[in-house]
Amino acid sequence: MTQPSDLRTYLADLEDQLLQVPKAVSLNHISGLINQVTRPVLFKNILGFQDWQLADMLLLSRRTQAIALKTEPENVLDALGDRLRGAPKKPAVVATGPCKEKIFLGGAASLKCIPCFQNGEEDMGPALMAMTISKDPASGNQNMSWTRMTPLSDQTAAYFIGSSTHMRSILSAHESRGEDMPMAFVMGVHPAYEIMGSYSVVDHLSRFGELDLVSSVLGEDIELVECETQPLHVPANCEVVIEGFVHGDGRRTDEGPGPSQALYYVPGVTPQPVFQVTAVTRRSKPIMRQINTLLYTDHQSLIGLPHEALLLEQLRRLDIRVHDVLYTPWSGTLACVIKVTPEYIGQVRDMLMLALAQRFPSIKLAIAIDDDIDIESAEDVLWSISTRADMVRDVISLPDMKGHPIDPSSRAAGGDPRRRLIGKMAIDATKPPLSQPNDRHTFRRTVPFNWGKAKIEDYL
Ligand SMILES: [Mn+2]
Repeated sequence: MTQPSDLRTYLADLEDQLLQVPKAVSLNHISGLINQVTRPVLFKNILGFQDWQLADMLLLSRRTQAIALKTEPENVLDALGDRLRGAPKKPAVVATGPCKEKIFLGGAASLKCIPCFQNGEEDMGPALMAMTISKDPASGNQNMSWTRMTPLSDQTAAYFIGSSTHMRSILSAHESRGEDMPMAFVMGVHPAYEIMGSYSVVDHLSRFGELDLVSSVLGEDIELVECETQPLHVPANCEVVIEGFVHGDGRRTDEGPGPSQALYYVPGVTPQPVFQVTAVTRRSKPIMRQINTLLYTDHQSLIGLPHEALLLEQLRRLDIRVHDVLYTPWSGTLACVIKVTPEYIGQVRDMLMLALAQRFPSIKLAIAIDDDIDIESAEDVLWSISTRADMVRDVISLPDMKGHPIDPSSRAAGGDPRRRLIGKMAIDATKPPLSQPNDRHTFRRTVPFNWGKAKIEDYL
């Protein structure tokens, strides 16, 4: 049997894409260092934590996303869309796994023994980014979603439940009965798990949990193990598990400010549930996967990735020649760029309306670009807007639509503080469609003479 895919097989698959940092690094410098790299990074020597390594920036670009999905960069969304349409499958439960190499119970299960660093200048303190697993009492399915945990003491933490619809509904089901909610924080898995941890789709939980689609995304069966102290199952070959429960008595603690993907301290300090640690299990020499939540890290890329595949599939159903969809990191995921070959007038506008109406990520700007534009290049996209859009005819403004709580320019909609209002905009920056070949030809882009035939590397 071949080795099961995990974080370590992925880091090996990255080959020279992985930046390895051998020198000892202080936790106080990790955030600033991560924000200076633009590819996967592995800190091999963490001061004060000799058994630990720390990895980040794993899924920043289509190139590394393609390595994770074992496909080509131009095929990432089609491959992911196909796999997300696959049949959910309950993972096998096995007796033990690498995540049980070290087991810490009682007072030995301390958050102080985990390398935890501060992300932003004004954060309330060091925090962890991890995937939470909890069980939906109604269906018995486990939900899995990313969040932030901020340690308050050796064994308590503020749990930022904010963005997860399912975790909020599971917690409220427990709280309505006055019962504690069992929960496990998981760190260090193959990216297929992380993509499912970002799967923010509202109607799956009654039928299946995110872990039940990992084998489809990964292309191989996966295994879970039982937690030591909670009635939950976690990936057998993950690196670190923090087990515990959220108090079911409705207690809250001030959490934040913590940075969002939009790069603001919005919504700021909010009341969040309190998590109580009951066990820590891990590999003997763990690799801690973290997601720095500042600037343009893979925090933004991961939020968008599964939803790019789902939107692409919906756009294809409109019978449009769509090539790629990107919730752009440089917009804090509040904008979406769609690469398309337009066939006739009007087609692009319908497409942009569909993009603006997606529930998640809740965008306010949708931009259509043509098939000769690099979707991952902010300058290419701005060139396209500036030279191909008539700023009156090709721009649609729509007042008072559903906004995002992380957007400081949105305003309260009343009632639930997470409900926000914002004006939205769609920009058609494509060339004239194929049905107008002469006009379209005018918009051809000038390229250097003999472009691509000579490589500068050959002259160095
Ligand atoms: Mn869910």
